[in-house]
Amino acid sequence: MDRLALPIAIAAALALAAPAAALDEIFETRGPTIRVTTVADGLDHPWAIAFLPDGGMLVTERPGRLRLLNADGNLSDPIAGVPEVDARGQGGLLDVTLDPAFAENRLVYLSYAERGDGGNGTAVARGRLGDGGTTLEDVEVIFRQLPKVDSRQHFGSRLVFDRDGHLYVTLGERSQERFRMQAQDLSSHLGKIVRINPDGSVPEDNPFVGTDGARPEIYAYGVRNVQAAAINPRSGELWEIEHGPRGGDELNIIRPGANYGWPVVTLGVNYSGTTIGEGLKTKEGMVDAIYSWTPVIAPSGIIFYDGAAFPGWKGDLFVGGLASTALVRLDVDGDTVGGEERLLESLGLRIRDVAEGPDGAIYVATDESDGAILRIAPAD
Ligand SMILES: [Ca+2]
Repeated sequence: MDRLALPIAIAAALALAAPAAALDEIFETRGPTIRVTTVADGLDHPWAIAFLPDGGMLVTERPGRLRLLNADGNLSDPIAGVPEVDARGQGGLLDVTLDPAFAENRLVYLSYAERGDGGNGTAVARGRLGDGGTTLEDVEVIFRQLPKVDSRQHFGSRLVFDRDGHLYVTLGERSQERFRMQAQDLSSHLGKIVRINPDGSVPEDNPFVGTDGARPEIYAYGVRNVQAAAINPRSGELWEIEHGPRGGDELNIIRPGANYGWPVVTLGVNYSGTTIGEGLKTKEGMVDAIYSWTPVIAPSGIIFYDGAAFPGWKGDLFVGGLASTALVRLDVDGDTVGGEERLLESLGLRIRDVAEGPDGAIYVATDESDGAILRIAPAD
């Protein structure tokens, strides 16, 4: 190491130890000029954001904390009553979403990694947010992914309500080769998207109700690790984006009973570079992705933008990217994607979740040990 490099290395180490400075930066895009500001920081791997009717938001931190960030930017102490989580590897406290009737019932839904017989798995609990916003009360587990297996990866975990009040839960296939084939097995919740009622019961019109040996919560199967899902406001259908292996992140439109192929069909290869299965890119009876990325972006949260602040972006899909350190904007035209633009890439931050605020601004959570909530608004 030469004389010049040494002080730079020390400065870099000090910069890593210090909290990140609050951002206030202007960026040009192909459309509007945007201003990116820090709303909150000092969060430990924030995983999800859910806006409250009063303009505040609930934020999860992966180690197991749920906090209230009020509309004035004040971050609360951890809310009491959150279930115990298995915060190892990719596990922990994951998504948060509000009941469609939250204004009346104050019900909040959480997904998380839960320990139990056989290892761990994704679970969903709901509870009532106390009037002061400091407690979660009457907490009950409404769904458990079965079987539990021994893995620290691929919990999936996005929670999405549709227009009819059904709750979709996206479930990973837990990554390891010895159980990844369960994504094709209807007796297992691994590698599935399930659809339940808000109390955890099974809707009678689910596609595999009455099928021998199938778990009736299953709505679609053959998915890998879905951490991004949203209802398309134009069609009412669920869209999901899932992590591919090495290559092959996929965007799929989820239809009842459909098989999305994993691990029989994939556009990627194993991390080691070896072929997965027979290396099929498509197969009869399995649904092809409508858009994909190789190399991967590592997709996390998504929204269909529907606000007034960015009229030119209405209807576009915004995808948080982890490895890509970008907020990816997709031009959506009906059921097809016309192209993409990568925003915020130069910040080098892993984008974990995306939300649209009541002000029409776009908010993102950054997956860092000193993670932040950033606000993206028109510059003028
Ligand atoms: Ca697929």
